[in-house]
Amino acid sequence: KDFGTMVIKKFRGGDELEFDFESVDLHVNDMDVKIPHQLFINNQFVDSISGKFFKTINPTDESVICKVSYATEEDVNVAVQAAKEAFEGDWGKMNARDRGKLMYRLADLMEEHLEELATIETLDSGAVYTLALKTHIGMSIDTFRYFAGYCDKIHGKTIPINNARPSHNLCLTRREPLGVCGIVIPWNYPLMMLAWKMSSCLAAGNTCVLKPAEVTPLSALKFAELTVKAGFPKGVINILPGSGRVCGQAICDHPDIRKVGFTGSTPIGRTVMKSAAESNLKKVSLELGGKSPLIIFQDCDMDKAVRQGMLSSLFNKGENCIAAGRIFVEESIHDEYVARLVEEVKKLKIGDPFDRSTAHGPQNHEKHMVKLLEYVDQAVAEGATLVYGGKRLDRSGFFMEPAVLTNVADDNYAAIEESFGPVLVISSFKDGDVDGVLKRANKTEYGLASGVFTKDINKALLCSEKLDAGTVFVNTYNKTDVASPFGGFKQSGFGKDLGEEALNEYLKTKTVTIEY
Ligand code: TAP
Repeated sequence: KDFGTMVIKKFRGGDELEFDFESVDLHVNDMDVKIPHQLFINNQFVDSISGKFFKTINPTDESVICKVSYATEEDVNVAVQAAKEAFEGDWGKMNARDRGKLMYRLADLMEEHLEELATIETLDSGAVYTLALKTHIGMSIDTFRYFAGYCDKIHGKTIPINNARPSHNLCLTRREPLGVCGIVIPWNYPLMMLAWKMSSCLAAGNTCVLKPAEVTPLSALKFAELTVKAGFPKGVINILPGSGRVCGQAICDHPDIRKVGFTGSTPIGRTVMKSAAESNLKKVSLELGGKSPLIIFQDCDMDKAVRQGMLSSLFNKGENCIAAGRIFVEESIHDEYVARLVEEVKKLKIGDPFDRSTAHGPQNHEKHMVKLLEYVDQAVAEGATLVYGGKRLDRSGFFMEPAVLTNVADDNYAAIEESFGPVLVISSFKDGDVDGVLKRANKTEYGLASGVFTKDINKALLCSEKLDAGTVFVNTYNKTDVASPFGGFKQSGFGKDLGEEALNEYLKTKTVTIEY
């Protein structure tokens, strides 16, 4: 497949802006795309101080897309200093309403570049292009718009405290930004994860230093270019591609960073929290792994439960933190459900993610695909039945057939561990045993999402009360919205992205007491 010739040249931005940067120019998806490939600090694209680069790979054909600058601790220090100066300078002094205007302008620019951003996302992450347009980039735009509207609606309260007679008191609270925030994100929805965290961070008045995942840095860099065009003051947004071990760790350790917003795995979340505690007790929010249960009762709408059940695990190639990691099906409909589910899975067209009829693209990167194939093998070795798929496709690229596993016992590896890929893990439960299935559904250290399909309102309400997870979907799945809070319980982390609650993660409350 010809993804065009890579040319690196100097690119001059729009007439109104003196904005030079090195771009990687590609012709892909029938369009020309220009992608910055250096670190973004203080509104400039610059090489890393060490001069190091890494390569980013196209998962569809395993070719190198381009080289990207690799940030180290020294670069983090420079970026944090820039973010600190912006916070104490132009950004900190800006009116909240003007901040909102900038965010709206950025969202508009992202919309103008929707197809280019989606093309870059598909190229770098293997996301199906049609989904990249709607979800990866579409929801990112919605998120910036949603939080833009909040900028001038962040305010405190007046509180009736006891008066010390004969004097009176006025007690009020101020909601203030934290300062420089670090943001570290994963590779499954590269731009959307950036948007979920950065939009609330900026709306609250903070500045930020963000590290995208090493395997998917490109859409974040294209986004950085748009922030300059939108008119963001220098230093407000800094984007440092690099590894978690070096750049991510330096962010978590930095004494001038006051908060880290992290999305990623539970083991790394634990190290983030430890680093935050040991450095300067910076505030932390963690969106971590999941093993979300989905319960299918025999009184469900079968067509919907089959279709949504499939998507619950296979949406975005299964690289979805809220993916249903276990599906419990009531015994009397189990065999029919599995048969119909397999038929649906067979219909999915796997292939080139740019092809408009493709439903399932390559896995994000090679290491991940290998881990998924091993995951299926281990589940089978421990007694699960592989009724469909689970094999690598005989073609270039990191393609695998979705796997359908049944007879998965509660102590099977696949019943406990997250796959983060296209693996349907199905177990049955005894007819009518609502308490039993809820107990099994909650018997996990994760608590990100959950779901239930039933036409019985009592059962639906009981399950939504008893399921110990940050989100419960009833007769639907994957329905996240920018306005509703998103985040997990237990070892799926704490703190919310999206919705009004997300602002709390990036604000502090100051109490002012006045005697008169
Ligand atoms: P991780 O390996 O945890 O990586 C996440 C990010 O942390 C990456 O940018 C990574 O850098 C960085 N990182 C690695 N070590 C670090 C360190 N010592 N200090 C600071 N940062 C460090 O996760 P992943 O494999 O990319 O993503 C998969 C996991 O993320 C799954 O468990 C999934 O459930 C979870 N996830 C959760 C959610 C929500 S909302 N709960 C959403 C998406 C994904 P590198 O670039 O070097 O890897």
